[in-house]
Amino acid sequence: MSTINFSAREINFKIVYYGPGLSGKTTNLKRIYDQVPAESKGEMVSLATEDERTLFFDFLPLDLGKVNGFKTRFHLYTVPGQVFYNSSRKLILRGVDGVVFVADSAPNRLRANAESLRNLRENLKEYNLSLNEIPYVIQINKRDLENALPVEMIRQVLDPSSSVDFYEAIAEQFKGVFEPLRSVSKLVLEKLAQTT
Ligand SMILES: Nc1nc2c(ncn2[C@@H]2O[C@H](COP(=O)(O)OP(=O)(O)OP(=O)(O)O)[C@@H](O)[C@H]2O)c(=O)[nH]1
Ligand SMILES: [Mg+2]
Repeated sequence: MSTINFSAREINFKIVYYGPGLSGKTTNLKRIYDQVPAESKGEMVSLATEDERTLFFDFLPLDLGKVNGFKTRFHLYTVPGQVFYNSSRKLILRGVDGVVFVADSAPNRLRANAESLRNLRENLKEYNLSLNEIPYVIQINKRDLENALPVEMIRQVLDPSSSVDFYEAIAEQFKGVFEPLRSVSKLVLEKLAQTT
């Protein structure tokens, strides 16, 4: 849920990067952090295990310019993808405005992608939300893998019926990282414009 602070003329949005373990959610935030100029970003906070798996979340605040005189601040979060951290994932979805679903192109992660998307739908239901009403886009990451599955196959397994936008990426090399963020931010702003 976006929060508007009229006295400070600020709007805050929450964007959550969701997806199976090791699909590259944290890598997206790190690359964004590396590329954004200092004046547009705050500190990135990562709560991770020793082997760099997300333990609770990563957090990166971004200022993405002004809309109608209001400063737009996007709070980017990642969830921990490992299956047993579901209560954390649920908590992080509280108040979500938009989702970037990060899918993995590896053949042995096809099922994990589908299960994670199903898990996202279930967790949203707890907040009486659904992917039909929340702005969301899909990033198909790790396109550099030699045995990367065809995009069309991943699309068929994930969300063939909806008109959701898919973006191919190699997050590690900063390819296809900004496009899904830009796209979901635009959708979130459009949604706010419709409801106010
Ligand atoms: N080949 C390849 N590897 C990638 C790419 N993006 C990320 N990785 C690697 O995949 C591994 C997992 O990346 P993370 O960003 O930590 O994955 P995550 O989705 O945050 O994982 P959890 O925190 O466990 O949910 C790391 O070793 C990354 O370097 C990519 O585009 N291509
Ligand atoms: Mg992570």
